[in-house]
Amino acid sequence: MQKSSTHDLSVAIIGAGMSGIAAAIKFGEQGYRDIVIFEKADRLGGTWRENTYPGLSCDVPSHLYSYAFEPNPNWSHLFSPGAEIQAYFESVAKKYDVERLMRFNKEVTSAEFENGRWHLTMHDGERTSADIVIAATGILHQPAYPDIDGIEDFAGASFHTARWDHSAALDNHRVGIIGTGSTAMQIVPAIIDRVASLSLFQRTPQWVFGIENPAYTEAERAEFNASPAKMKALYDHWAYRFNYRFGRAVIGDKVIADRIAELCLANLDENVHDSELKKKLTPNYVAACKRLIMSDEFYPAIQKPNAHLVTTAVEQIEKDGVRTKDGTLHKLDVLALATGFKAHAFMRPMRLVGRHGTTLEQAWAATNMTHRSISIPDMPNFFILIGPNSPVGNFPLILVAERQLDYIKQLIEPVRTGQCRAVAPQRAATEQFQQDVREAMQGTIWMSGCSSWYLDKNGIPVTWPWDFDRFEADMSAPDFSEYEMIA
Ligand code: N01
Repeated sequence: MQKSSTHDLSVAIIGAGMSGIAAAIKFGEQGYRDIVIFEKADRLGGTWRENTYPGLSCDVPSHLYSYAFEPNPNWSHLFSPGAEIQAYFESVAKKYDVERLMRFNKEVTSAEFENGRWHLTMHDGERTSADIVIAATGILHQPAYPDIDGIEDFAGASFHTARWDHSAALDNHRVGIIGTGSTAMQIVPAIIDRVASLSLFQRTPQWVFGIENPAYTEAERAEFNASPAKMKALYDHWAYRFNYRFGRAVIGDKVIADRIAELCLANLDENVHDSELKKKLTPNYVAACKRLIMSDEFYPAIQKPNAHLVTTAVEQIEKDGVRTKDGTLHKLDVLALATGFKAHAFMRPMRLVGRHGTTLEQAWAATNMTHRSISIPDMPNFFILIGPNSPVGNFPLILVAERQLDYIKQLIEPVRTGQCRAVAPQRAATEQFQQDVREAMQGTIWMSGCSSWYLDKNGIPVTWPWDFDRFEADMSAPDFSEYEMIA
């Protein structure tokens, strides 16, 4: 039977992280009453629940890494620590009363579209159904373990950074870290003064933008509390810098990109004193091709006497440590794998079966193909937040999720008002979008030759190749001619 009122439409949100919480709040505000959030873990928070490593913070300023509808006057730092961010999401979920919608320890293992509805199955066999599914499953949540011989042989504590083992003693121990992404660069300064030695196994050096992380004073926080306008001004200040400066550099504004490279090189030059070390830390690819590191702490930390930057490739892992290709055994008590995430899994391994029996594996066999990052042909009423080709490398993710939600809400309005039962993107429109993306991607920094988690299995970045204005315009209102209205 065709649904005809808001109250009848049920919404299943998968994932209780940043975007899932926003989805529940925004759909609730729109009048939806039947909303459930399925969360595989035992509490909310997504990235900020899973990552607890020492030094964890967000490399986007906190006043910008906040929901636009819920600014936080009490952020402690320009880049606040991870635990504080986790607490922020918990407090927002409480304040907007969406925690009661969350069902924890419920991993959705399959979603099948049948008779106009989605039928979800949980890992424990529970089955339920919903009219609309929002995959708020995040991007960086499945750890990527390195394929290194002997990894199982290590006798000490060894773990991925997103599974940090807090029972492993660091103080006065020999610690090794494999990888030099944003994660490792935060851990090194956080632990260097505690450990006996730290060996950082670097395959590729990073561009490091030297930026301080000052604490907000009590007076500043009081001012933010007293003046929402002041906080809004700060939000706008950082949004401008990200969206209109950095955001332009990565899509081809050479003047800004060159300036970023210049500032990073000056940072290296001024803060690393040994010429051999400087050479090892100098990248040979274009700045911001990989995610730029924001830190004024990494260079001082890596120059401490107990820090060792190892640039010889790793041969294998042994019982006592890591052996590099020159035959040296780097003896370790603890080994942290800062080797990143399977960034292209999205909602997988969940089984997704849409119309005509189309599976996600079939739909995404060639590439993770979406229409405007949000929807997939033959997957009616199924929407992804921060999906493939979302602006993950150039704009703040919360802002991105909020804009996508505003778009999705408009997109399903014909379903809500009973004009049709479901919406799905037209295949031709999706292919056109994909072609436009591929063409626009040519001039971007991500195509300049470095490897990074932005690139898919075909070596094509799954980022947003246009500027923020284009994203805002695209997300402002759906063009319904790009969609199929399914009766
Ligand atoms: O992971 P990464 P990450 N042998 O994929 C190396 C976000 N984040 O967890 O560069 C040896 O960037 C690999 O080497 P190479 C942020 O968006 C945000 O650090 O491929 N090394 C690389 O150095 C970030 O971009 C915050 O040569 C191996 C590293 O491991 C994203 O998460 C904080 C290897 C992986 O780097 C991911 O960052 C932290 C091998 N076999 C993270 N395999 C915020 O502040 C991989 N590597 C919001």
